[in-house]
Amino acid sequence: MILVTGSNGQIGVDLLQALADRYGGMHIVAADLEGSNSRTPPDVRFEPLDVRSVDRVEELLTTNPIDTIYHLAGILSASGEQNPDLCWDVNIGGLRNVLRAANERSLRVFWPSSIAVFGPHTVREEAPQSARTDPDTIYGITKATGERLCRYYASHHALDVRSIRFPGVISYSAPPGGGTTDFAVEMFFGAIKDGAYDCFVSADTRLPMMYMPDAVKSVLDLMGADSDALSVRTSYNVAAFSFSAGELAEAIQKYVPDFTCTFHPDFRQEIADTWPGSIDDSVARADWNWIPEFDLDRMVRDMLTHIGQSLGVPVDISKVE
Ligand code: NAD
Ligand code: AKB
Repeated sequence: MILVTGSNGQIGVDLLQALADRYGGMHIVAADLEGSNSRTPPDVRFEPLDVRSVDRVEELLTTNPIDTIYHLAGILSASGEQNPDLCWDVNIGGLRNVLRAANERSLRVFWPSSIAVFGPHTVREEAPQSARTDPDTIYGITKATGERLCRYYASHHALDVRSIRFPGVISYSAPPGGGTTDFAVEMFFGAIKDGAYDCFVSADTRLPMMYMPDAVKSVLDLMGADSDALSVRTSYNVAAFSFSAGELAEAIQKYVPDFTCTFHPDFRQEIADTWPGSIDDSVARADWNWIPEFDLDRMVRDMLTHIGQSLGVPVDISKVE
């Protein structure tokens, strides 16, 4: 049986669906702070969980025959800067509770890290797997610390814990939850709903990004890989594409020609400025055959199609090829 924490979040909603499709909803327990939402797949049982409570984590693992945990609960970069203590308590306290409890029962664990482990002194382009991690945000500090905690449990206790350093993840099913890369999702909704979006980072802010189907695929591929093939037990770099906020606006304008985007950087600009513009994921490609399927244009067309349908404002993506 599988436990997914943070199941109501941006990644949780899509990963939960993919796991339910693959293993059957009755084999999955979804857990988050609040109740199940309308997107929780049928047959998936929802359990309230605050990952900061070691007793509640223990209770869930004692009362359910869980063998694998996808531990997604977390506080993202922008929210983290606004509440650093909460960010530390959830991201580190929660991960420690999960790793300890998993270790006592020899469970498998997936935990997402982030490009936020990199910082102002990391090489800006094609940041390699072994690039220096010197995060400048509390969120990045929790991710860099979490990566080392994962490796500690893997090397000292042989815990099968696996991790991916996600770039900004773009999706339409659930809204993003307080990150710096949220503009890349919000821009689509602004374009279709209002024909306009005021972006909180500058037009030339360039960051690594990935479309949700590839993010989900990366998790399933990594968790399905042969343990002996994995040379990284901190967290794997994965990449799909990079774009600047201005380039994304232009890519949307190809299909929504009247869309106007303005740029008024706020505190999130400072966070974005510490992250690399692109990531080298050759180790993930070599170890577990990682390969993304979506490029920028394919992602844009898919996002516009789905959001247009859900808002009842269809976008004609056949106009430009
Ligand atoms: P999200 O904010 O959309 O979802 C996080 C979920 O965690 C929310 O549903 C929230 O209710 C839950 N949560 C918060 N505090 C909790 C607590 N104390 N106990 C239990 N649940 C709690 O985030 P997401 O985008 O789905 O991200 C999931 C994970 O992936 C996080 O660890 C995040 O750092 C990581 N990640 C996400 C991205 C991205 O672009 N979405 C990129 C890199 C890494
Ligand atoms: C954020 O912006 O905080 C996340 C991330 C890249 O970790 N999307």
